[in-house]
Amino acid sequence: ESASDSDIEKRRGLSVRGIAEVANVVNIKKTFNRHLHFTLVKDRNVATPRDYYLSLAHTVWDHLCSRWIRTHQFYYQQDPKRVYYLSLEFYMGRTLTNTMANLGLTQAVEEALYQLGLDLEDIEEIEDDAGLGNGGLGRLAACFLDSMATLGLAAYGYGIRYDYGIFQQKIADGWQVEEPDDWLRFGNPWEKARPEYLLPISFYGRVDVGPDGSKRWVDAQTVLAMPYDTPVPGFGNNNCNTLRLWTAKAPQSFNLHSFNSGEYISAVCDRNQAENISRVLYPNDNFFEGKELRLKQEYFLVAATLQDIIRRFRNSKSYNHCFDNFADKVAIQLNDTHPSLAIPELMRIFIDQEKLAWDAAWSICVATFAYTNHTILPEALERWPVQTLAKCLPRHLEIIYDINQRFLAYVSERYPGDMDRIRRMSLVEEDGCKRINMAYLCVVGSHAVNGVARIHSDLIKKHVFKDFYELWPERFQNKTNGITPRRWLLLCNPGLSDLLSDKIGPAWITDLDQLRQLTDFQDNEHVLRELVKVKSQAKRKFADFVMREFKVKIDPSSMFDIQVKRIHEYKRQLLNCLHVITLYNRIRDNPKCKFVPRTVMIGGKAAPGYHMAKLIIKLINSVAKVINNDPIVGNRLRVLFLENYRVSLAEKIFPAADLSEQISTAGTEASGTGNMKFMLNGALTIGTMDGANVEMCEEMGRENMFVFGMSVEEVEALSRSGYRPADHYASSPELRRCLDMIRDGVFSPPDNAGLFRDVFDSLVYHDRFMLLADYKDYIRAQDLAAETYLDQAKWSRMCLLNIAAAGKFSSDRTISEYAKDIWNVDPHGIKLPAPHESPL
Ligand code: B1H
Ligand code: IMP
Repeated sequence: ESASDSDIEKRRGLSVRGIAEVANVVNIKKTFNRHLHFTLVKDRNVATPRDYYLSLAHTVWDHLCSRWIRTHQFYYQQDPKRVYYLSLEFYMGRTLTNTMANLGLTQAVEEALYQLGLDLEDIEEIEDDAGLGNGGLGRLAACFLDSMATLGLAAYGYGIRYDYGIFQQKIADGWQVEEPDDWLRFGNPWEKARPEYLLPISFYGRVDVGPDGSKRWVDAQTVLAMPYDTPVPGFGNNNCNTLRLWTAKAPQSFNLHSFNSGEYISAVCDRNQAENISRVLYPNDNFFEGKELRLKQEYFLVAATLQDIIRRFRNSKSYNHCFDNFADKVAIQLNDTHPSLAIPELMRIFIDQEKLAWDAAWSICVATFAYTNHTILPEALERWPVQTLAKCLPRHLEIIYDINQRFLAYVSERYPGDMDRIRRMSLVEEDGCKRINMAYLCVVGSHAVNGVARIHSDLIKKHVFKDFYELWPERFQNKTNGITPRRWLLLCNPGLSDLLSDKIGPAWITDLDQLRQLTDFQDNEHVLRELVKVKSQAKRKFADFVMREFKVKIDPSSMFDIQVKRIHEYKRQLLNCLHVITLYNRIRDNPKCKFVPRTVMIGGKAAPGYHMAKLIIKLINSVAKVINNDPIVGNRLRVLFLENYRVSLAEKIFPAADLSEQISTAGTEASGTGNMKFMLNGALTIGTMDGANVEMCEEMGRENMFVFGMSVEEVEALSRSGYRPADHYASSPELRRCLDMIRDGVFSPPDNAGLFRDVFDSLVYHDRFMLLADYKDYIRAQDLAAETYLDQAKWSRMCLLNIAAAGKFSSDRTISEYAKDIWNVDPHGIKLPAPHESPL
């Protein structure tokens, strides 16, 4: 029996996946065949696997429509406070499996396809990821949409419909090569274009002052924003919210000027310029690139979204011809500073268009907006040059200056004579090229500011926003990140899902704290053996996938030691490399010694312009090549770079992992969410006291995690006292040997021995993220992990206790906290009747 057969068996057995009643199955077969005929216009002789995928997607879509319409009718009737989640990224991944599960259709579809001689799992693999995000920040937005729909909040996601999402990563000769992500090539069955709701967006131009001193933005160029709606179904509650993504369209009149002068062809060609705004996602994670096109994307999202929000507010029942109750009816959450122009844009609308007085407008704004900070790395903080703003958004720059002036007046009233504080807190940075600090703008313009894990929220109060925290302590909150248990357990790990539901019932799917009940089984050998069996099946299945996809053989009985995340120096993939090289040296020194076999897998994309990150990928592949081809090593150590890490690959990886690498320098990873996905799927963590690791450790107990490395306090102390990485290089022979091998070309191509010299220099002479200081303790923790792995009874008990402690990390918990503490809406929302059950 293959692992994949048994997953399908499992899916059949579980009632949360819906009931395959004969009537349902017959109906689905009929609809599927109808779509193959009328929508795809194919017969079964010529239909491709993609035609089957699309027929199925349309079939499932048909089950969404009534729920979607009825949810919005319901919101109109009840007129609850609306929550708007504004984000430049929504990393949604695939939609088919998720939609079937949330609608309870999985089982009926599986049976229908089986009767048609088709395999659901093969069809699911056809779908391209919607890769409109870089990593954690974009995927968090996607998990939040799932939780908001499942909790029944009247919530909307607003973003940009990029033609090209995050690039496809290819590995050629060990190097990363980027290919464009043409995800819309075969059409997107999960969206509905709304070309009838175009909205105008202005850029450039100048500010005109009226005789009464009022300001107007004039002579601007116009681009149109066209909405595409994607349904966001809740789990099992018949709710269906909306993710609205904007695409840029040139207006008919675009470049009419050159059209009139006879340049018809070039005028039409120039329409691309306007439409380029929504062409491509900027592929940076934790890095600010101050490009004009990016600024235009940010404003495009904000301006279109605010017009839509205000239109909906005006059309709502509680609108009484003024904006007095706007903030009671609208909450806007800013996903980092990327949509921060929403603050001056709402002020512009209130003041220039609606003629509100400044103070009235400002209090509505502050009450409406809330801001989430996702990073404290200085190179990631958005600081737009005043020049760029003056050119693209002249009126907004003026409004930002006005906000700053009033804010600084307030500060000097509170701290008379404290000129240094006033300089520090100014939204306008004067040193070097003049810039606007967008994070400060968000803090000033929001009633709530939150970090994404407790340690991170404490750090922003102590460092980045210290002065602001002193001024307004009540604004600062923590909202520890979470993940949706639907995608990250129910869908991706049917084997474990069924084991859990078997032991504690299926309530964990929408109430993840239920997992605590598993603690009762910590000494139950039978249950622990079942857990081991589920894990080894997942590992075999992943090994089969790796064989098929990458043509690499890995041993499913070895420890799967995995680090998957964007490649960044602060995430310290190089520390992992140093461990791998250390193990290699030990094997070579002592070929006969007993050794816990490991498969070390590392995956992640490097930003295309980030040279060191790309060199790290090349190094990992080069180390892998040497180790995997050394006959002395045999099957004791394998190293594999997992190409093109993305949401759909992550869903295959987490269930198969034994050891999760979460090894960032303390104080650098705001939260992390991959760490939670590993934990929920029964992998153990080797990690630093950073981000959400701290709270994971607290939930599971320190004895159930391999904790190592300096604390934030120790990192800070070492920085203050002067960190000298060369001392560690000099004093640790095992470490020095690894670094020398990197320097001396052991892993370099024959024609370029000095290739990794920069890696060596960066670690030994700078080491901004203090890898060398943490090396020794990391190796100790790795040795402990290996020793523990030998004791399978102990290991599996730890896995069980990890899963049992994962309840806190459901995004349902996170969203309930945002609802209660920031948005002031009821997190225990509505369950609607199904369309066939009763009218609303
Ligand atoms: C996170 C980003 C980010 N923090 C700038 N910041 C970007 C910054 O395109 N840009 O300019 C894109 C992304 N991403 C991540 O957010 C943190 O590093 C993680 O620790 C955190 O878990 C995640 C979600 O909160
Ligand atoms: P929205 O304006 O994008 O939120 O969509 C509004 C939805 O609310 C519509 O699809 C209708 O279901 C409902 N709706 C909007 N206006 C009216 C109205 O005037 N009467 C009844 N329902 C309405």
